Amino acid sequence: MEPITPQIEQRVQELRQLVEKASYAYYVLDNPMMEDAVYDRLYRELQALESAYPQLLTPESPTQRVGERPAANFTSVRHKVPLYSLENAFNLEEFAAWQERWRRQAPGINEFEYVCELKIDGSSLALTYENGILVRGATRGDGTMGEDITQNVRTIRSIPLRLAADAPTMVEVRGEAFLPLDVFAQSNREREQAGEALFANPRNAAAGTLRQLDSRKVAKRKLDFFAYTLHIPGQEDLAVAPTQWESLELLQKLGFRVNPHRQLCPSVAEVQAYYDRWNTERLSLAYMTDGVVVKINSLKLQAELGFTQKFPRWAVALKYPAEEAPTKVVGVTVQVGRTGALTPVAELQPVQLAGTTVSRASLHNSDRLTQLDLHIGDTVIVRKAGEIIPEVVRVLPELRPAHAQRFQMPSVCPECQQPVIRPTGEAVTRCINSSCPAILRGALIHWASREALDINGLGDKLVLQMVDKKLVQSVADLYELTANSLLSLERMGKKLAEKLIGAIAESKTQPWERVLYGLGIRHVGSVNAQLLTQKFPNVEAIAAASPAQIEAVYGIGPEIAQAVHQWFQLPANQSLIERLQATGIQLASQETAANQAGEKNLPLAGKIFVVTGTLPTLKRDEAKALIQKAGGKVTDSVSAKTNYLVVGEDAGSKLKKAQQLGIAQLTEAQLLEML
Ligand code: 3BA
Repeated sequence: MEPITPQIEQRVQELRQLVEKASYAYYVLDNPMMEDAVYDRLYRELQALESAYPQLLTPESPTQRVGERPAANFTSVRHKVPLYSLENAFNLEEFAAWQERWRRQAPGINEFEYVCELKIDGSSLALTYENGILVRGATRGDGTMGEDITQNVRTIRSIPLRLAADAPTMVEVRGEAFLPLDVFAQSNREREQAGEALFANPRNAAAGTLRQLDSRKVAKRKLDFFAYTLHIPGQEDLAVAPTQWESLELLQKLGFRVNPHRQLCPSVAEVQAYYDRWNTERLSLAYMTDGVVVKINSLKLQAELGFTQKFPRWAVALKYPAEEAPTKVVGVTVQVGRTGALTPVAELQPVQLAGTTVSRASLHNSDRLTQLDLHIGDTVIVRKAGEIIPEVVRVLPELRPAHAQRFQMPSVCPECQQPVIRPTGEAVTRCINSSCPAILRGALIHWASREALDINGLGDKLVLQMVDKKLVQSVADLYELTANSLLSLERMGKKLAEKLIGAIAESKTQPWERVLYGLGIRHVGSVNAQLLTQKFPNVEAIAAASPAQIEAVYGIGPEIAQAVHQWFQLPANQSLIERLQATGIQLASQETAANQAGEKNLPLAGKIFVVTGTLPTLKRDEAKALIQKAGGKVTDSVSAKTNYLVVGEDAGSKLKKAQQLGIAQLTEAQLLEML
């Protein structure tokens, strides 16, 4: 190992401080202090030094947020101080009654004030810091036992890995992890494009994300965190922060994001004003809130009041009227999506909810159905919030009529009557009949959609008829239609038919990336299609690529690569491509300026690499090919111009030379990470 000079050590410390400060400004203060490019340069310099001098690496370095490999499972942990629940008050009368109760319990108290906080709709976390370093992140679990999800918690950029100076030796910080609404909407769009089950709401999305075993996937989901409580063992004398208000300020000083919309309220009247004001203002926040948490400010008074079996007596959640309502299930239908996924949908007695009439609600999938134990005729609670699709949240079995039939997922596809499958480990039931009319309809609608081939006038109703009348049996058939053949369709005149044929013909000029997206391969949304077509300029290249070659595309993960590879292996898809080729559809990139500009954005653009020694999994040629694909240059000998030496076992003179020249070294794993 290369000896470390004091200069290098100092530079590493300096870089860490800069990177930490910049990401604090960006993620916690929401007020960036430098250009992204400057940040990237500092970050990469730190990364390079750490790979050249692995002795200097520490887990709290800002480069160490995302783990290398998925966890096998999560271990249970016991919370030193349990996480209580919050008592609910559903209106101001209930809030006043709650106040009456605690005041009776503390009769001598005449002066008090409350802190009002917005109640964030997320998932509670408990973070343990020892000597200022984050050592554990755990879910709330049942309040006594939670799960250790440290790897995932570390990926949340607004959670400091290291606390600001003069932090207490031991501190546990609690707060709410959540998905901002735009991130929530975006991940649902991606899931929809990829044919996966949607998250019902941001809370489920946050909880689901935090329980992901692969922290790299968690990192992509962009969770955020607001802190609201801290526990310092041995500080029960309250010297550090004698009030909730000061605790929040201390949390902020320690480097946490604390919700800015908190307010001190000396009486019920102020609480009411705060509650009323935020009932409308909360709708313009970037995250979901479902109420106000009112806490007694004085920690001394809190301690005096203590806890019931479940709740602190000094805090209450004053909820906004639930966008939930009871109604009856009159039936269940099963929809088949473009990917063949079967979605059960409850048909409801219409009910008013969040300003709209709701008569259908999603039951998501078979797992969810089993959990709910839904019977036809059941009274259920339906929820809708904002843009979120209405869903059945609960069944009230005590209201179930006698002899009600339990609803079961069908064993055959409701559209084509072929047996359905339920892949192990998946919650989704699927029809896998490639000529299922529902799948075909979905494929055609997707093909014609705005972001794909953008065929004007080819909408749901027409597609339904075309498939019913067997005018088309694949997207390729669209290009063999004639105006005459369309005349048998309802409300189709000669003019309209000719117009549609024209629009179909025009779609042949759409670029290759739209065509690839239009094929509807799982996980290939428009963004991934763009990434893939930048690297695979024609269909032959992508069809012949191995999963590893596909994964080498920046931004493409193993799951996507596998799906793409598999799609092109299927004979039915291969003949579809052949037929499309015959029609003159664009299955190759036009060499455009935009394309060449794309090269400059590749992750290794402008960097010079040398590969030496035996790498653990890649052959040397493979490593070279990957580097070149990512825009990097590979040379045979080390010089002052070399940026990185990729080192395997039994490296010889090249390693020596690189050490002399002070060139950064990478392991195979680090190289793959950069890619
Ligand atoms: N404040 C949730 N509990 C909260 C500390 C107490 C508390 C919450 C809160 C118990 C929010 C229950 C789970 C829990 C830490 C127990 C908040 C929020 N305060 N602002 C009073 O925004 N969702 N949740 N978490 N201990």
